[in-house]
Amino acid sequence: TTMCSNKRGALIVVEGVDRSGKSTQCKKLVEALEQANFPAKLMTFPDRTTLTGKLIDDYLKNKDCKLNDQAIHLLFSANRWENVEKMKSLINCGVTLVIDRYSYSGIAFSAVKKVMNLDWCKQPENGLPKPDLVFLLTISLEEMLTRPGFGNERYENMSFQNNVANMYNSLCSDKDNWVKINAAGSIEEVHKKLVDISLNTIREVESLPLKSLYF
Ligand code: ADP
Ligand code: FDM
Ligand code: MG
Repeated sequence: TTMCSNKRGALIVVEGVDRSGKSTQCKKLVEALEQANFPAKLMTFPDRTTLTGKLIDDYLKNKDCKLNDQAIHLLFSANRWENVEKMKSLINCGVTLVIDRYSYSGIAFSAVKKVMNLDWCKQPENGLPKPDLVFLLTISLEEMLTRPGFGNERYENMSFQNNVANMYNSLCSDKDNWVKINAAGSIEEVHKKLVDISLNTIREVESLPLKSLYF
């Protein structure tokens, strides 16, 4: 058996539109937590390394793969489900997971297509580990345009991102574990806020059980 800490780690998610700074902040947050002697690990969804991840990667790169909106939605969800055991064992061993996108991306990006309704989009996420803290990095579309531009992946266009931003806002309303952060500040300003709030949450949840997500 592996030696485990008696305190669990926290599940911290970072969400936000393209170029809001999620990947930059997740990396810096993990480094800062480690420096403060709190074991931490970065995870990213989609996890493009697994079998489902390879299909998702092809889909996002617009390669010839004929997945309809329902099928890709369920693959994104399966891509989280196949990581559940790994996530739980790390958290229960005292490691804080900092996750670049999670179920809320899954719901928001699919629901804005208006093909499946919001409730349908939420269902496959039910039962996944529930984040203790969700940061929503908010940025105006004008500010976002000042940062290095869209790539060639699916969903990387203005009108889609605008709809996603609105969907994030409605998912965020009256949820006590969500914190909106103005992501237009400098990288260091945003980082300091994320570190302070994360350290509080890590201490708050260390002896509480990890919950499951239910919509
Ligand atoms: P995301 O993962 O949300 O798409 P990234 O972290 O990849 O965003 O950042 C997108 C681009 O914006 C990168 O070039 C990054 O260096 C830059 N960037 C990130 N945060 C800031 C910030 N607070 N101010 C200015 N530029 C930023
Ligand atoms: N995305 C991401 C989804 O559509 N559903 C999901 O469940 C997740 C996790 O994939 F356009 C979309 C969001 C984004 C793309 O891009 C992943 P990044 O730049 O690797 O985060
Ligand atoms: Mg990113």
